[in-house]
Parts: sequence; structure tokens; C-alpha cells
Amino acid sequence: VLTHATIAHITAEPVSCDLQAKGAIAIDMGKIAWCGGMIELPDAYRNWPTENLEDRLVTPALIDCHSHIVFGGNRASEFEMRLEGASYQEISRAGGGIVSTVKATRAASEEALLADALTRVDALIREGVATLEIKSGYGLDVETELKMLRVARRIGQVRNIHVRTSFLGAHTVPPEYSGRGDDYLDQVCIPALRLAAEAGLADAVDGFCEDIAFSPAQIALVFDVARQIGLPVKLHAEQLSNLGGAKLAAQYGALSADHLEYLDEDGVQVMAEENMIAVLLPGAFYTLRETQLPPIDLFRKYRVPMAVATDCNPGSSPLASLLIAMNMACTLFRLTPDEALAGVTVNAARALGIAGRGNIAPGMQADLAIWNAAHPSELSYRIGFNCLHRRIWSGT
Ligand code: DI6
Ligand code: FE
Repeated sequence: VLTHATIAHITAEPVSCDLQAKGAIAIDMGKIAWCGGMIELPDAYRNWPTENLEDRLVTPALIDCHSHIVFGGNRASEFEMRLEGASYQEISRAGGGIVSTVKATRAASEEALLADALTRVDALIREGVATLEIKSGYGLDVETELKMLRVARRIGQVRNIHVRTSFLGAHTVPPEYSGRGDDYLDQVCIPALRLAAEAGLADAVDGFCEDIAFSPAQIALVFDVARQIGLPVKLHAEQLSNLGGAKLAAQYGALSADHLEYLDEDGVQVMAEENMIAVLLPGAFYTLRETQLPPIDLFRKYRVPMAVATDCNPGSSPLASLLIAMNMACTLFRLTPDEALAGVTVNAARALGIAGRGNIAPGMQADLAIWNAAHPSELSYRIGFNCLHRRIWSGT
């Protein structure tokens, strides 16, 4: 039984965060058995072992619902090129970008990919993250796509973290299929997806809908297969331009559309009708020095729940801090600190289609973050200060 807790109860739509002072949380068999005010603690729990939290803030453990955290090499040289004026799209069209990480990821052993990814995963865990989504998409051949997904699963075995995988074979067209995107989808991406699903390596299917990647019609070919095999979909949509990706995703009952800087009001309405989550990725917005803001006021107006994630990847968001993503979501996108917290808890769980996590209530998984803080706004306000006191994962 955790006692003397300041418990953050987060409600979605509209977002609010109610603080309960002098709270208690009883944990049994990895689940929250009871929570409420200390004085109401049922007798049954009175002689259980206790931990006095000395009024610290307790939130659900954090959920990073969009990452590309498994990859080979790095792209510091492209960072320098962009500082000299090259754009992300120009670098991509010149054969750099995602393709340069594909080369490094194909060349790396499974062990090396795992060790490298763990350095970043450990940084997230130190900030109270207990659930992490990980995408493939730097293999773009059957073997390497599966290798990435196996590494993602192994992360969940060697660390105390829940991993959800997304198959992202439709990330970009690899050089050996240059100019033949349809052939790539037909001969590599879709067969890889079927194999990944058979092996239980994919929990969802994602794609990159952009003129440097795939058109909505091409993404639809991949989503048709996802539907056949019964996997939920999500989409990188409207990040650099508006191709109508979010609408396409809505037609497939997508869990989320992600990025969304160029989404219009029509697209927001369609997302609302399909109960999709808008996943905001301010690390990519910041890194690419984007100036087009995602339509935050429209998300609020149409009650599209907003999640916030790192997008941790070597190109557009080399960010391994969900707390900094929250800070950026507030400072750059003008989310309220309560919205940012909902974005990495309850709404992030919805973006992954998982129940039982992302809030503090009886029956929920006992994944908690205990902070050296009194108020949730402190989590978003500081930059580069980690005020985590202790993380509880599955009850311990
Ligand atoms: N959008 C992104 O921001 C990442 N993937 C995507 O589809 C970037 C991937 C990269 O540049 O390596
Ligand atoms: Fe991404």
C-alpha cells in the first residue's frame, strides 16, 4: 500500500487532472486493487506493508506510443547538412534520409541493434516510461524487417517494459526498387507483413503517407492486408504535406494518425467521427524546424484526443526523452500541461488500442510513476530535469 500519495486522476475529453492529496493505492498481484483517500482505506489493507510517499505526485507510468527506437547508425551528418540549409526532403531525394539508416540497419547484427536500442530505452525507463511502441521500417527487406521486430520483442524480455510493435514496411521505397514502389509493396512489404503477423511479431500496421514515401492508394494496398489478417492500423499522415492520409486511415478504422501538421478541418472531423487519436510528435517538428503547427484548436473543438510521443528516430527526431516531448508539446504546440500528461498516459494507451493502462483506478495495471514534484505541470515545465523518484512496473 502506497500512502501519503498525491494521486493524479486524469480524465479525457475534455482533459482534466484532479489531484487527490493524502491518497493511498493498494497494489495486489501487479494490479491496482484499491485507490482513494488514506482515511477511507478499507480495513482489509490496513496491515499490508506500506511505503510512505511523503506527498509525492503519483501518475500512471508513462506510455511512449510512437517510436522508431531500433535502428543502426546515426544521421549526425544530415543534421549538419540541414544546418547548412538542406531540407529533409532534399536529403531524402538525394539518397540520404531513411535509406541511409536502412543501409546501417541491414548491416548491423541483431545483438548490436539490441545493445544500441537499449541505451535509448533505458533513458525512457529512467523517466518513468513503462509501455513503449516500437516500429520496424528500417529494413525494407523481408529479413531485416523481421530482425527489427525480433529486437523490439527482445527489448520487452530483457527490460521491465511493455513493448507494442508496429510493422512499418511501407516507410519508404528502398534503393533496389527505386521508381517501383508498387513492386516493392507487392514483392517485399506485403509478404514481410504476412510473415511478421504469422510469427506474432506485429501488433499493428503503420505506413508513411507522403510524396517521398507512399501515396494513399499504395497505403490502402497494405491496409487491405492488415484488415485481412486482423491487425489494427495507424498512419504517419500530413507530416510534410496534405495528401489526405488521415482520411484514408479513418476508412480503415485506424487507431491513430500521427504528426498531422498539414491536416485540415475536414480531416479533423473525419478523425473525430472514427474516434481516432491524434498523435503529436513535437520532436520532429522541432528538429525539422517546421513552422506549420498541427491544428490543436480544431482537435479540441471536435474532441479528437491528443497523444504525445517521442518519435525517437535517427533522422527527424533524435529524442529519447518523453518529458522533453511533453515540454515541446506545451511550448511549441500550446498544449496545457494537463493535456500533455493525458497525452503520455490515457490517450497514448488509446492510440495503442490497449486497455488496462494509462490511468490510476482499481483493476488497472500497477504501472506508476512517483515524482519528486507536487503538481503535474512540473513534469512539462522543466527541460532536461528528470524528477522521477521511482517507477513501479507491474506492481514492483
Ligand atoms: N516520419 C518521421 O518523422 C520518421 N518516419 C516517418 O515516417 C522519420 C524517419 C527517418 O527520418 O529516419
Ligand atoms: Fe514516426
